[in-house]
Amino acid sequence: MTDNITKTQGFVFKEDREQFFAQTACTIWLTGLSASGKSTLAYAIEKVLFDNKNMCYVLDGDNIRYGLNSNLKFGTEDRSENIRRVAEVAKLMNDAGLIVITSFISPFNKDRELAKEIIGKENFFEVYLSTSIQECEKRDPKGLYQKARNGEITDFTGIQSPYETPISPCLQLDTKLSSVEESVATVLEILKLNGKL
Ligand code: ADX
Repeated sequence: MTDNITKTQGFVFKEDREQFFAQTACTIWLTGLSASGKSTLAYAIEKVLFDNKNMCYVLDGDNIRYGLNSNLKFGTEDRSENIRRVAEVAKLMNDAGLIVITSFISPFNKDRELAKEIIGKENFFEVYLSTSIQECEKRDPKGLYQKARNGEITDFTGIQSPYETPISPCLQLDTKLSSVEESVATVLEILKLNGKL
């Protein structure tokens, strides 16, 4: 598929852009059930980083599925393609010098592994939001668990479609047990410990 294609490089390198922004680019990969708190945490991290003059951007499941991935549904293959594309976008944004926070259920281990490979393991921080399905279903902010239980939507993660627990995330957080502020602080601490902040 990459036959007859040659990679090019301009005069400005990733390191130059990182120096310009005075930061080290990386991707914080949030994974967990729908309503586990991914988007809330992602935007809270973004706000703290931005206020700290870090250039960052959130790639959020629902938003990306409105545009770039609007042709994808929720079958296994489409979810894999969703994650592959997002990983490629995150990689490009890291190359542009930005800190990226992704917020996707990303339910399958093999897809998250591929994302890690695409982005580069030294730049990839997998954060598992382990909020229980009981809690997520109780929250049900979009009414989707209810719809899934009623059979109005199919392939819903946690009900008719599996969520594979991450094998070795760099962080696990249950948003029922810790506040948004605490979770943000814990994530940023991990970045600091790894020399990214
Ligand atoms: S992923 O599995 O491919 O990573 P993604 O994070 O992009 O999923 O999208 C999940 C969001 O799509 C959910 O938060 C929910 O709002 C919506 N959604 C609609 N149908 C489904 C479904 N069948 N399973 C999971 N989420 C769904």
